[in-house]
Amino acid sequence: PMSIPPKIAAISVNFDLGAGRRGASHGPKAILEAGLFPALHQMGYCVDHVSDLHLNEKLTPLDAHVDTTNLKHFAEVIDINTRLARQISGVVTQDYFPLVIGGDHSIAIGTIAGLASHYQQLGVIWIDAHSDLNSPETSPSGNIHGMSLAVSLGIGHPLLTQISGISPKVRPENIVLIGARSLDEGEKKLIRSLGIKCYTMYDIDRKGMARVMQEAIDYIKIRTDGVHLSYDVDSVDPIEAPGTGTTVKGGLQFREAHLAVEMLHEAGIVTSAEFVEVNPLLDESNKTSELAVSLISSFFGDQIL
Ligand code: 4U7
Ligand code: MN
Ligand code: MN
Ligand code: MN
Repeated sequence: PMSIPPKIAAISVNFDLGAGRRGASHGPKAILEAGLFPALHQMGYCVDHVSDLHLNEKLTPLDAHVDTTNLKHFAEVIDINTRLARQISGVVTQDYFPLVIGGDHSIAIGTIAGLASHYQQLGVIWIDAHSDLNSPETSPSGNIHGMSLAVSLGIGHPLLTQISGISPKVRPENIVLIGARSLDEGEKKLIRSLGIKCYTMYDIDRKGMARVMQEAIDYIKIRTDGVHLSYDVDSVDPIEAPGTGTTVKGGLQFREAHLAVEMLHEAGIVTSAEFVEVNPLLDESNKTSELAVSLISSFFGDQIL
């Protein structure tokens, strides 16, 4: 029998204070203007745009005794992620497929926090030029978008790791990193000491994207009861994805970037997804927002033939 296509809950997160430069807060608008919803409707999906989260301009400041060392825009990051986690948990309860549109990558903190109570063994596939495994102690920048995966592992400031109550949200053995090519010293140490599965660009060059994805899928599917895809567009080579704040040369080619999501669709293991770090202020003729629409469409099963 034909499977019923899931109803998708799209959640826009217009937030950029986790990043070092402004602009990713305009990502959701640009991705929608590039035609995301018509593309998904065309494919037969029912899409509800359930929330459109913005920065709270009049936040009550944090208590003076809270240590905010090397945590830029800490109060704003806590607030947006607390609200996002609630939204995510709500839509999972209503049997939606959560699709988060960012926004900078600090919002993975809230997405994963919202998922955590629904899965005993949550898997995370993190496609990114970076690993986002810094803590305030190791971060060279203080930008929280470089700390979000560490927070989900329970590493970092308690006001971040305790969003939604449960910590850790994800275990190191349930994570796969794909596309890494810019890792800080502290991040490398953590990947090694926790034994996190990491397919760097070297591995992709060596094995090819198809084998890397198959290994990643086989690895994650045996141990998890749900899989979150966190797709940072800076994983893609800056030639194809110039519109993002932290570009790194030597990234995924256009087809490799698509093959990853095509194979995830085929595997049928992913239960939630987010696409982050599109910055329209840095984009040339909507190249990166259009790429995001193309990747999301492929992820939901759009095929060439
Ligand atoms: B992104 C960085 F130092 N590691 O922590 C840091 F290189 O969400 C970059 O992956 C983080 O885009 C990039 O500031 C965060 C830096
Ligand atoms: Mn990232
Ligand atoms: Mn990145
Ligand atoms: Mn980035």
